[in-house]
Amino acid sequence: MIYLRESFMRDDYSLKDVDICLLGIPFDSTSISHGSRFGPAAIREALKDIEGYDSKTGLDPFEKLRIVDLGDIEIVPGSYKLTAERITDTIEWIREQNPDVFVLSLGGEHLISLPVIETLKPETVVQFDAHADLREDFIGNEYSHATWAYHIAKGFNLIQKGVRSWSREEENALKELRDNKFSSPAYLTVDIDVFDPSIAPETGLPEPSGWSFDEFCKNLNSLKKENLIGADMVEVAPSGFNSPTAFLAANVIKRILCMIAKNKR
Ligand SMILES: [Mn+2]
Repeated sequence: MIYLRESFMRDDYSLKDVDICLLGIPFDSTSISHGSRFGPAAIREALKDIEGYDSKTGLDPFEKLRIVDLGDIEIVPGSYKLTAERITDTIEWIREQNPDVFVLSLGGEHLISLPVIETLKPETVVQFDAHADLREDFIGNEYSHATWAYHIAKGFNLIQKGVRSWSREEENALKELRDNKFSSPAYLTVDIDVFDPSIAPETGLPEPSGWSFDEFCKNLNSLKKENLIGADMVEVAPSGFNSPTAFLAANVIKRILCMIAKNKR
């Protein structure tokens, strides 16, 4: 008999047979503050320790859903262009193996959402974030954690929630998003800085007056009837082991999985 600790996220399921595919994308090269390259590692550790059973919904999404962890994409530090090609190729390959799989990505900085979304091609993108990220360029860079949503808004139906910080130049772009209505299929991107810094301090650009976990759950619940095809959890920048912010991120993931498991019932 051997005693090995089991993770909720298995790496021995075949991609063809699973409901959810977990993928780490530890790219943080355009970050101007504390980087998020260790986000996937810290969130995976937290996912091993949190309670699988969800007392609110009466579900254990980790039992109910078949989840495979593919590990991390080997990103190219310093090059968004090369990293984006790798993200696109990897996600195309995943969808070829299993066209119905829900792709759950762990960042990394928010820029990683752009190639993921462009490859998955949802109708609607729901962004939970403190920041609008609608700049046309940031410090002369067209592709950055502060500009990814500008590119998304051009090709997708973008709906933002929790946004409380933007620049003067982003105000027109924000107005244009105001009348966007939900349409399926949809993709959900969660920047951990949507939460209040008191419960999510480990992120590059913490912003006061953020959400509580209950507010997150309420906003997530408003998507429960929609067809979600993928989600990501980005900008977790752990300071060390046993990161409270990574534990919050793990609970965010658990809640998203609960919603998917419930729809499957
Ligand atoms: Mn943000």
